[in-house]
Amino acid sequence: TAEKEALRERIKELLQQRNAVLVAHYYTESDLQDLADETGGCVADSLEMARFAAEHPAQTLVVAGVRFMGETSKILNNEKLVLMPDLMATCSLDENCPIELFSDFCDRHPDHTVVVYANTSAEVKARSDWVVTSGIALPVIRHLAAQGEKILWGPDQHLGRYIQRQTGVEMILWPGSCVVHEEFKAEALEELRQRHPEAAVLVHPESPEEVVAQADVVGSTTALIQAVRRLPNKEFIVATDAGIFNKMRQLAPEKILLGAPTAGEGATCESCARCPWMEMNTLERLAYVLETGEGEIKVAPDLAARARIPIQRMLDFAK
Ligand code: CIZ
Ligand code: SF4
Repeated sequence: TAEKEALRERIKELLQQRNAVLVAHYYTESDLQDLADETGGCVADSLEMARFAAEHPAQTLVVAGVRFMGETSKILNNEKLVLMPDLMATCSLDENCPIELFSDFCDRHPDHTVVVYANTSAEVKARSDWVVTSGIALPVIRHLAAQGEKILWGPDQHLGRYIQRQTGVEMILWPGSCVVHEEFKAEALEELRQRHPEAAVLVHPESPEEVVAQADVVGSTTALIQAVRRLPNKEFIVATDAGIFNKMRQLAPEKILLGAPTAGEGATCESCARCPWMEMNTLERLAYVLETGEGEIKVAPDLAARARIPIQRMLDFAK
């Protein structure tokens, strides 16, 4: 619509005026992703978002995603201004892993190396030895186990169990989960697969074990996007946030994408698997924070310095 076009133009102007760059997660709405692409920013998973933010010369970063993503950018770029369209955009993994409880949990297992998923607060990261994203979790855990280290993992239990099955490494798990991925239903997925026997099944490892067990490809958002291009299949059933369809369609417009069911009866649905916090990122909010300078992410410098250590370990390991 004309209104939306005007808003997009306004945001482009504001980004230029502020010398700001827009970084958007694959799960944000298509309009935001497209704007990030068009304006020289990036659309990525949380690891690539952090890397891009660290390498880009812009002094203002606008992070469209959820709070831990903005925090990670701020931790790696403490001298830069980091804005987010909505500071209330959080994540169930982060919310259900408060620092006091997590720190007690770690204290009860003092001989364990603490490895946390990127979906955590700056405080939890600062309490940890390693931060990993889903794309790099398996090699990091294998590396640590090979050195004889005992591992405490948090906060996603499904990803934790997947890592255990893949690596054979036993870990102590924090009982967290993602409200989006834990909704995928294994039986309904089986039915859908029967109706689409040629479809390849792509699953993010935050999903329940019985859903992961049906996957042709299990991986990070980046890995799932690559799979749509790489595999010869015409049809795909995708078990992750439906925001990811935007990039998949751009890169492989000829493929047919079906959302994995989050309800019974084998219903497919393109929009049911949506993270409520990712959805708080809108063009309107983005324009508003660019205009007002509200939405600034703050991480105390001493906390940022401590949280940077386990993140930097991951970035160095990934090289
Ligand atoms: O579910 C999420 O929040 C993911 C997949 C984040 C990420 O690592 O990009
Ligand atoms: Fe957190 Fe799940 Fe939303 Fe990702 S999709 S931000 S893991 S609640």
